[in-house]
Amino acid sequence: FSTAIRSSLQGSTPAFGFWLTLPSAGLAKTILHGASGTSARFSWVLVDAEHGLISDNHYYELNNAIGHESASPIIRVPWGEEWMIKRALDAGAHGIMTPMCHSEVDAANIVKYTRYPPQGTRGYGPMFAPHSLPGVNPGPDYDEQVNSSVTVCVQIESRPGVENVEKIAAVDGIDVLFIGPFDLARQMGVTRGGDEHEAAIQRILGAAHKAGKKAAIFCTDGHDARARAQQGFDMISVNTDVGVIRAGMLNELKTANGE
Ligand code: 3PY
Repeated sequence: FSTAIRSSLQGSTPAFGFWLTLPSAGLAKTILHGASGTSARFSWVLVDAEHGLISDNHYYELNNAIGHESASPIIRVPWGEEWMIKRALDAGAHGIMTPMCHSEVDAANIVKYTRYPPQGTRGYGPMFAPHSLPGVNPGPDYDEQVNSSVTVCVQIESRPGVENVEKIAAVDGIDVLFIGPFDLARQMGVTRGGDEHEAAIQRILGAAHKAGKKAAIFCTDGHDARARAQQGFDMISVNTDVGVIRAGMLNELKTANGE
């Protein structure tokens, strides 16, 4: 079976998504539901448990809310540790994202943690995951269905990550190289938006495509997202929940104030 993000990544247009930092199923559904009447749609939501206010006791409700709006919940776990990835998947995430992938060894471990044996080491506890995986059939081939449906995104956002990016991209089971532009600039000690930063971004994009993988990036608004779409990115986060709410509310206040 295929998830919304898997299907969307097969298409000819970029898979657009947004960043959810607040633990609100109502907010996620409001955004997804609102977009359902337009030709533009979000096929995934990044549920941010690294920096957002979301923790693992929110996962189940958020995954269900998003999964039932024909979009894929992808949980960014705080770190690429086995137990963190297991809890995200057991609560029904369609994919996971791990921060700071520095090497092909990191990447291979991440893949291993997302797969049931014999492909990996994921422990078995499938009581709740199927609730947000419409289309999965509980049955003898459950493990195989789930192993082949999970989307694995690793973040390339450090100097070693960039230096090893071709080797990371070649790791079997890695689906998406996801650029965190803010950390990438800081970790490399370069200016965000400067030449070295942009060269690193283009190297990651090229390495992903050369290995037959997808390239993704975090954007701060629709213009940024459009520009990255034109460069050939396959998966793009358009904005964040709080970014849009804050900007929208300030705008309304300025209008009310006659500015
Ligand atoms: C970054 O830009 O560093 C990210 O990880 C996206 O928030």
